[in-house]
Amino acid sequence: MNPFNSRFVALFLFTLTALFPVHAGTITGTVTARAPTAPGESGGGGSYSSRRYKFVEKIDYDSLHDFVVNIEQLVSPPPDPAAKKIVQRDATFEPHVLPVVVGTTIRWPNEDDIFHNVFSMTDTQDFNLGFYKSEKVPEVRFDKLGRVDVFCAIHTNMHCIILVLPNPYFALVDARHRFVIRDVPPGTYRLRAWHERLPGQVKEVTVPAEGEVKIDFVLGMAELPKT
Ligand SMILES: [Cu+2]
Repeated sequence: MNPFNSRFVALFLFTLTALFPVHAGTITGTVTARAPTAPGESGGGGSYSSRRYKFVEKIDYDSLHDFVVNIEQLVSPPPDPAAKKIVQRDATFEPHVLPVVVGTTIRWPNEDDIFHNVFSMTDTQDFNLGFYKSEKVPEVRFDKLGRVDVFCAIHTNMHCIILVLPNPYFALVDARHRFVIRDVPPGTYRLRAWHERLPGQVKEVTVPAEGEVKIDFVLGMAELPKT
């Protein structure tokens, strides 16, 4: 008789639950961005739409992506976080934004047939990996909290951002603007929504011992000042 029948599994799960009760909740919600509107109008007006500034490129709010949500307080980083990678492919860094927990090592493979360079002049993490193709895969460990901007010295559009965060309770927002942060110890936290081109936003959130709490963010400035 197969010992892994349903009664056995049920008994096993019951025992497990009794020994290790679940004390973790889920934070879920959405992050969207809203373009500022001119006072009393929706499409902008006055000097905002004057000829002089007509062709100044504006942020396309509908196409913004790479939002990140994270708990700000230190809640205990894991002792040995798994390594991550940012790939150089078609002369871009992929992904463009990578949130990691402090202490994470990032590998930097070059999958193109041309030389790239990986460097950062960010105060907390100053490094330069030189020029290379596929002959090596350099690594950099990120031990200090904060945002690290990384560039290639050859190609204009090669830029990526690493957010070095104090705990593993963070999430990238998906294409449908939703996020989920699981297994969060119950408590009250400051939850931050981040985007590289918009002012961030912090909301207080209380995570239950079981179940989920829902919280939504709208980033961006509400209304332009009067002209
Ligand atoms: Cu490059």
